[in-house]
Amino acid sequence: MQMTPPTILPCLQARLQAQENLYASRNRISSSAWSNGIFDRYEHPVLTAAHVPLAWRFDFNPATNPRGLERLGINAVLNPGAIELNGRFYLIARVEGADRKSFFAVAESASGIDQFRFHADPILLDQIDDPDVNVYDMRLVKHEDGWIYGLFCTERRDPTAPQSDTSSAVAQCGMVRTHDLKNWERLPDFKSSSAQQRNVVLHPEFVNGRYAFYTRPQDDFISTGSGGGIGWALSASMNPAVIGAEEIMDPRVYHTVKELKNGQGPAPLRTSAGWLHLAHGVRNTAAGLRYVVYALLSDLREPAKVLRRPAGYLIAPEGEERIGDVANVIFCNGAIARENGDVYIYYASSDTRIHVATSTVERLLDYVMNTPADPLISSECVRQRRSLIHANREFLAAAHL
Ligand code: M1P
Repeated sequence: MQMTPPTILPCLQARLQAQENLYASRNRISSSAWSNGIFDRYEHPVLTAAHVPLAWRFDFNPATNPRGLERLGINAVLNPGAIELNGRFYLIARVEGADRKSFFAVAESASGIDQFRFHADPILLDQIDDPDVNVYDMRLVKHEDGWIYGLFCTERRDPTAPQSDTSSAVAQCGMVRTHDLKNWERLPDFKSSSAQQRNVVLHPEFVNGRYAFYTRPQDDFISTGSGGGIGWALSASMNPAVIGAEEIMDPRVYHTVKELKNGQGPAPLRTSAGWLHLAHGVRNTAAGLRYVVYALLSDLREPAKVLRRPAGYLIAPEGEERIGDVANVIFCNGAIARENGDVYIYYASSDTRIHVATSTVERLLDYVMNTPADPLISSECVRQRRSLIHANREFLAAAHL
């Protein structure tokens, strides 16, 4: 007797088709009439919860799922590390399940601005002696030692918290390495003397023969932001990575976009004028914390020496970017500079979905070199703006405009 092959429910077939349409859709630069000229935003996010393969969420078998219901929901896709390999764009996204746990998954695209598709399986990280409860925000770095490293935040419940406290966590930096984004070797967690460590990023080159790290030392519970600033420290090895004293290279500053917290974004991009850094700054508002992305330029030989600090933010939430799980957040931990000078900045909005902004090394260098620094006091800000206005007035008069 011939067996009838199993079939997929029509409701799931329709979902699969809708997802294929999403994967095939193209993205375009948003109308630039109101843009600042420094970078371009795009009409659509590049990666969202809707891009997560249905096989990760639904049981396709009608015998065990006759109603075609979702079994393992996905809440959000955010904060990706980014890398270009052999001309293709890869994002290692933080995928957050409906159960609140995050994990990592690779998505790939030919264009970098659309048609990202997840690889078949999410990454199953090896565990170390003290298993992580949650992992997120991987920074991918192609290091000059030949490995691709992934540094991420590894979080566990605070063992010193009383039983009644079910939210205090200890955040530290976990590390993996790979050559192909498929086989991952877990390394021991990064060791520093700070009670909390987040936003740790590996510098792509050796400095004085040692591995160099951007850190964010904190001395208490993760959300209050005490301590902090972007730190800098060296380690003789990656296995294990153990740092000594952390020098603060970019401190928090009163009444700026980074007055409460800040953290290095992706690994800095090497340019002819210095290392181009993207970082996030956090300030408090009556509506909660506001996260923006700002930029810095540091010395090529001494990457912890900041040469330029353009005032304010480079990217702040706009329009629907303001809405999501954690409102008013722009967070960036992935950027790609191509050989032709194009730059792809991947950022998440409101901890919910991933966007791309494109620019060039030339435009970003112009921005960091020629945007004045924050004079830190309103009257000086007015003076700064008036000198621009007056220079423009003179220019327009000379041009008879
Ligand atoms: O919710 C905003 C961000 O909060 C944390 O970042 P930070 O430690 O710098 O404050 C992280 O949880 C990050 O993933 C999140 O986007």
